[in-house]
Formats: sequence, structure tokens, C-alpha cells
Amino acid sequence: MSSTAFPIEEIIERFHLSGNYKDYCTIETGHINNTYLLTFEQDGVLIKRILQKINVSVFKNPDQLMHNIISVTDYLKDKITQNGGNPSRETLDFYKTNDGKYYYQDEQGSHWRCYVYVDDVYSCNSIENPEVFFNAGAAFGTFQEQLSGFPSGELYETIPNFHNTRVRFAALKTAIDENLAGRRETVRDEIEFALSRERDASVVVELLESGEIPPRVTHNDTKLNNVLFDKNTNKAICVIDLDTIMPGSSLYDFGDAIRFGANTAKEDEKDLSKVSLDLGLYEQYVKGYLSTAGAALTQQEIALLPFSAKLMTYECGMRFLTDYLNGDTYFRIAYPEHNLDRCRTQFELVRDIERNYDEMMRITMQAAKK
Ligand code: ADP
Ligand code: GN1
Ligand code: MG
Repeated sequence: MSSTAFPIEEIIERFHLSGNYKDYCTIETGHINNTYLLTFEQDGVLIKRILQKINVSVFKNPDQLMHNIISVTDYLKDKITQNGGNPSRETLDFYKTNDGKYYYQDEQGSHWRCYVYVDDVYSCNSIENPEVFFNAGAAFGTFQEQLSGFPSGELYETIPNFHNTRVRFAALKTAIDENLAGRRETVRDEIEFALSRERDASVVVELLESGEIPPRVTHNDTKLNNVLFDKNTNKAICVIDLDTIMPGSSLYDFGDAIRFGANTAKEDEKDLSKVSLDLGLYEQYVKGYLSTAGAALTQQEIALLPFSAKLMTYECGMRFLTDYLNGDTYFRIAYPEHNLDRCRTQFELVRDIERNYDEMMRITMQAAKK
């Protein structure tokens, strides 16, 4: 058994779990929560489960957070069952604690949740087979379509103004003024890049405010490693990381998926010459997404898909830059310049999207005709 820096036995005793705990390993992919893969054994069979420490400095109200997730996954389970699917494979399935809650607060004040590990799947940080990206688009489109009837008034805003790019722009300006980590002078070029695109920050916010594009229940964090692919079929079978499901725009979900998955480089690539938008992958994702979500989208939403890729990349770059200026208090980092490297890749990708904008529009309109 591994020795742990946290009281694992104490935690798992509080959940209704079958089998004997054997061991755990850490999953490092996310930037926000701490995720562990636990193994149990029952009658000679190994059972895997995910244990996750909720980052409560990001998600300040765990009751509201879990209320959202359980309401949505209950709703999805019904839809999946109606479609003849397997609900504990196709959406997240949480264990209750012995006192009927969906998280346990330990004596150190940490908040833990535990859920079913989906077996025989993989998640990835980059695409090797373009068809896999088509499948990711189809899965996020299905996810949005399945939630189209969900009563959005039941959802709390787990992070207020999460994709309000205008508010993100204002937060960057505050960080520039406050210069908390004393790094401002070293990031003059990045600051100038962000400030010069202020007009973009308001576009989607204004269209939502004026009612020109519809609010929808959206995932809001659609990066590639937030979907699980079946090892045998390569189909995207389960959308995970449901912490930010809130009322939003289809454009947030589409744009964020492109930002991460259609980048030819890693999110934190230092060599910016490797960063570009892969138009072939863009096309795959648009086709996959429209194949499932297309019928529900308005013409204006479709026409804004290329812009959404630029917007979400710009927004994410601003968020990394803000965190760098603030002294790295939000995203988990592995080294001191990590957020700056992430910011630079995002802004480089924005530049490439701007260069390829007309072609992205052509691809989108072509895909929408079919
Ligand atoms: P974070 O909020 O920190 O991004 P995630 O909920 O996305 O954390 O989980 C991190 C990683 O753990 C995922 O990218 C995926 O590889 C793996 N993972 C999470 N939940 C499951 C699950 N139910 N089954 C299999 N793998 C999972
Ligand atoms: C975070 O949790 P994770 O790693 O899937 C962040 C997203 C960012 C992303 C950038 C709650 O996502 O908004 O786009 O990092 N999640 C939150 O990689 O802030
Ligand atoms: Mg994640």
C-alpha cells in the first residue's frame, strides 16, 4: 500500500464502498482538482474508483457544486437509459457518504468526492487519429443536446462570470495595475497583445445579453482530456469534469475544444514555432459537433463558431497571464514560468486563428450544409 500525504483510509471509510482498499496512484492531467485512482479488491476482482479532492479555493461552495453535478448526472442517466445506453459508463456516477452526502469533509477541512472509474477507456492530451477528434465533437454535441431540456434555473453558478470574457479582461487589467508578483515589466508584449483585442472580449457577452444568441446549459470546460474514449471503438463515451456545468453559450464549448484539441502544440509548449491551428482537425471537430448539435443551433451560432475558437483561446491566454501576474494562485503549475508559457501558446494560437479565419469560416459553412 502506498503511503499517503492525506488520510486515505479515513476518507474511504466514510463512503459506501464495497471491497478492500489496495492502493492508489495520482492522475496529473487536470489543472484544478487533485485526482487519485484507487484500486479495491472484492472476491478476487479488482474495482477501480476515482477519489478527488475538490479545489475549494476555485469552487467555493461544494454543496452547490455537487448539487449541480448530481442533478445533471441524474438527468443524463435517464436520457442514457432511454437510449439503451449504460449510465454508469456514459456519465459520472458518484458514491454517497455514510450520511448521505456526495462529499466528505476531512479533519483538515479538505473536501473529497468519490465516483466510478470508467474502465477500458483512455483520455488524451493530443490527437493522433483525426477521427478521434470527430468523435469528441460528436460527444460534446450530444452532451449539449441531451441537456437542452434541463431546467437551467436549477443550476448554481459555480464560478460566477466564468466565460464572461469582458469580466476576464477587467480582471487582467486589475492584475496589471496591482502587479502583485512584480512580474509586469517582464510581460509587456503579452499585456499589449491582450489589451489590443479588447473589442473581441465583449462580442459573445453582448449577443447573449441582447438575446441574439440563446443561453444554453453548457459544460464550459471542453478540453480534450475531459472526455473518455472507448479503447476498443475510439468513440467518445463519457464527458467528465462536470464542475463548470452552468448556463452558457454553445460557443464556449465549441471554442474551448478547438483551443486545446486543434492546437498542433501542447498547451504549455515553449517553442512557439510549433503552435498553429490544425485546419484538418478543426474540420473534423466541426463535422462531429454539427452531426449531433447542429440541428439545435441557430444560423448565427454556426456563423460564430470560428470566432468562438479565437475568443476562447484569447480568454484562456488572458486567464493564464492574469494568474502569472497574480503570483500563480489559480492554476496548478509545475515550474515558475508555467502560466507564462501557457499564455504565450494561447496568444500564438490566436494569431494563427486570425491568419486562417477565412478558411475556418469556409470549412464551417461547408460542414453546416450537409
Ligand atoms: P480536473 O478538474 O483537475 O481537470 P478531471 O475530473 O478532469 O480533473 O480528472 C482528471 C483526469 O482523471 C481526467 O483527464 C481523466 O484522465 C481521469 N478521470 C477522471 N474521471 C475519470 C473516470 N470516471 N474514469 C476514468 N478516468 C477518469
Ligand atoms: C482548467 O480543470 P481543467 O484542467 O480541466 C480550467 C479551464 C481552463 C483549463 C486550461 C475550473 O481545466 O477553465 O480552460 O484549465 N478549469 C477551471 O487548460 O478553471
Ligand atoms: Mg479536467
